[in-house]
Amino acid sequence: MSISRRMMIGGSLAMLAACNGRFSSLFTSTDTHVLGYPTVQAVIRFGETLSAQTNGRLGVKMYAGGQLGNERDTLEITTFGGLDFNRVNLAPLNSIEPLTKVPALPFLFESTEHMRTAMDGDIGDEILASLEPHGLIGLCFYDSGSRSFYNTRGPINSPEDMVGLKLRVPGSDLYIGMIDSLGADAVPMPLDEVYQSLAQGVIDGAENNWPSFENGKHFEVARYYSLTRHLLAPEMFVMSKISWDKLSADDQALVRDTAKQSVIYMRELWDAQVAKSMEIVLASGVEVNEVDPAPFTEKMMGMWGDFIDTPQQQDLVDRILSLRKGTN
Ligand code: GTR
Repeated sequence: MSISRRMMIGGSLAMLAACNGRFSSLFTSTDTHVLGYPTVQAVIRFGETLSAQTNGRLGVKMYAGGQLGNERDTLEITTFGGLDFNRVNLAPLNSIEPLTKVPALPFLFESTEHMRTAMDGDIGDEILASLEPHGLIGLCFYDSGSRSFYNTRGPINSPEDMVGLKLRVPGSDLYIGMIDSLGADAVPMPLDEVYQSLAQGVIDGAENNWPSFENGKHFEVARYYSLTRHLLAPEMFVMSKISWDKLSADDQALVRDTAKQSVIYMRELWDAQVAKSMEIVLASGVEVNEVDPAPFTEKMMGMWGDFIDTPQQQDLVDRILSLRKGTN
């Protein structure tokens, strides 16, 4: 994003905050998803709780639906203080901080429960804290279900079915490596370009969870959804360190606690959204198939070593693996 666009957005948001008499600090937050999506609603609830706790002194204005740009660009704006909060996938954080690659490794978590146990505890806190030197305060992790492949060609049953498929991924070397390991062609692109690219045949498919597959209307063009469930990576809610540093210690504690509390609400919304999205997709006649994960697991775990190259990353991987219960 150009410096002038970034300054324009930052400037107009600051003005908006200054013009609003009711809040002493009307924070801004953004999300690539539309109003009603669980992550968006959870952050709106976070803002309402902050406001209630401070008699309206603090509040949040949400810019949903990617209206301020894609995740990579808005994250950059957040780092520079033009936005106060942001909710993003781990993918755009992967190039900023290597520890964020750990929970984004394919087939690392054996279940949602395993992911939640790891990310709600010390392991998650260590990853959240690792962003501070990069100008971001990691506040909490939100659920993102499991990501599977969908495409316009036919059902995927084994990695052999994927050879030569052009599959969209978010811009992250880890995601690209994941697709390469299966013999498909990775096409990094922002989420808001996926529908059009599928419709025009620029790509053959992509991978995502039920809510994003449904919400982005990708299921209208990609009629095969193959349940590899290769990624159970969570997402992150962050604050700009520039905005954070302006808060009193009490307000910082309130922001952190309120964000952690919002996770409970987010998970309720998430489970309901997954059920609703599944229903819509299945009713539309999309062919959904179960997949034997074994050959995918072997190939995709084979690339972990390319992305885990520091002792701290390895330590996190080991601690996460030690929390497995063998439920898978
Ligand atoms: C979604 C996630 C978004 C975005 C998207 C993508 O599941 O909620 O933050 O990262 O995936 O694939 O770009």
